[in-house]
Amino acid sequence: GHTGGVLWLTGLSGAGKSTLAIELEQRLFAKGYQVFVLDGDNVRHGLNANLGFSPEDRTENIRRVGEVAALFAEAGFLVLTAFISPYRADRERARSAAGAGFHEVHVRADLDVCEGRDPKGLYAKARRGEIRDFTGIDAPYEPPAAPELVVDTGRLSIEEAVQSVMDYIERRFAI
Ligand code: GGZ
Repeated sequence: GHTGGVLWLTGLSGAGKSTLAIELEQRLFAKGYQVFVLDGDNVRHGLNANLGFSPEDRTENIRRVGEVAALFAEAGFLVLTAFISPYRADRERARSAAGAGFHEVHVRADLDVCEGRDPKGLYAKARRGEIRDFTGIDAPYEPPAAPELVVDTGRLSIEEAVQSVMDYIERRFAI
């Protein structure tokens, strides 16, 4: 089978990371890949239930996710992670934990596009001051300097975005 690896999706809330990861998981599974998604839904409710959104907690969130992703990759899985992971240094640490086979994917959309989508109404709450430390509003996002792949979900349809990542994966993780 293919060697394990980590596809690290990073980007703003509403950029489409989870949508992409879940769609990719289905397609890769159907092709026989051993694939596993780590995202807020399965990590922030369990392993990282004690963490919030302060800079320190985000760093610890990403540290743990990076270590878990590395373990799964070692076990031969292709791991898809879907976290904002706003700090460059934290993503670089995740890269180091995984070793070779780490691929940083910038799921990119302008803030106004993400804010326009606002599926959970969180941007609106952040603008009203009901949520503090919201990424892009009153907390930073440091875009990747040299990501292996950029997926521009502001310009691409979901199908096109999924296809571009699928192409990338199939070139690098032959089954
Ligand atoms: C950013 C927040 C916040 C704050 C709650 N800032 O779009 P969502 O809702 O479903 O995904 C976001 C998710 C971000 O969690 P991560 O673990 O990916 O963040 S990080 O990598 O920075 O640790 C958003 C929701 O949690 N959310 N409060 N203040 N996003």
